[in-house]
Amino acid sequence: MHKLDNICEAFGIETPLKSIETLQSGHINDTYLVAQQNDEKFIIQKLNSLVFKDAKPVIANKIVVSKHLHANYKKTNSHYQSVNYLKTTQNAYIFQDETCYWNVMQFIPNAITMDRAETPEIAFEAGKLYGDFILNTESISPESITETLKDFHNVPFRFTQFETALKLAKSNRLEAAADLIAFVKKHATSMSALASLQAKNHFPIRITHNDAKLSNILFDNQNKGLAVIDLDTVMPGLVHYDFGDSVRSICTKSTEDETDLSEIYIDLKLYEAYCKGFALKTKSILKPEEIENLPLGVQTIIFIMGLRFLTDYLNNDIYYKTAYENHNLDRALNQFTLLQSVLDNLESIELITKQHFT
Ligand code: GN1
Ligand code: MG
Repeated sequence: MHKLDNICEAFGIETPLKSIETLQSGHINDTYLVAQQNDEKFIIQKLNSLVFKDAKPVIANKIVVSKHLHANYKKTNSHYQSVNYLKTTQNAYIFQDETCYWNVMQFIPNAITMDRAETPEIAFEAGKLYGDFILNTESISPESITETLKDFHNVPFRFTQFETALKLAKSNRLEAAADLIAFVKKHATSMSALASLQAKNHFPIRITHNDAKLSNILFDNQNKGLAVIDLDTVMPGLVHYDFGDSVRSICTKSTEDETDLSEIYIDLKLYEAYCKGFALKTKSILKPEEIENLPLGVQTIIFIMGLRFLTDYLNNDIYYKTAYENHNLDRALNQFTLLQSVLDNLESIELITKQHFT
């Protein structure tokens, strides 16, 4: 008997399965693509209980958002699709075994994911899709969504975690990370600006995806955006979180794992195309103070991502899955290199943003 058989039975999937594939892309959870004998496919996800300590509201958030998107797409005849979660035979969207929580999604066929945007058309499609997510979830009351990972995109909180890690880190890791630690210290205050504005209630609270990277989009076989996937981190948040995360992963031709630093820079053609798509969907709802700070959102999210990778490196890699010894250090350097490129091109970024959003 395979370890997934119990889970399949709980969700009414016929066993024995025809095939099981472990999907490697996520940094946190374990994910499998399975097929029944009749070729119907499902995505099975085991939630990482160290990260998602309380799984029930995580799943509840996902259900609220996916159902809302589904209803809206239907109402507006949109070609976009939403993730469809399966219920267990006990009528729940979640199954608990001895140690973990599991959830299952229907596989969306004839779709692909990408880990880099090769063309501005791809960036435009991605902008439209993530913009549409913000637009469509505007009618969900933030009170119906739980903040499952508190202060997820809050720089002062992430900086405190970093300071704790600094105190406990091994000397060889501190030494290897010295330049990056200096970079963080230099930029920590300026990168806290978005959090300060938020603390003064400067921005509306929206429902945000919070992991709005390119690889969380499904494209159809014409390279048109089809679906936003991975709703694990949907929470109340700022538009800047999703805008920033998308730009970090879409408006550069390198991936998060690139170690050739000369390949890591913000591509302004991709940025322009992304802005065009995102603005098309959100321009009518975004407030001037949100628009004005979109470039700050880009800097903030890239900084947070570098900071989190660096913190995990100092903590001996306890959070993200890693493939080799200095993986988190390389990822941190990658993100800070991208951030430096954004800072070097800030004037152009601000101009492009203004042109598309106002
Ligand atoms: C994690 O596991 P994955 O790839 O969906 C992380 C995100 C990071 C991302 C970096 C819950 O997402 O915040 O942006 O890695 N998710 C969590 O690629 O920490
Ligand atoms: Mg995720």
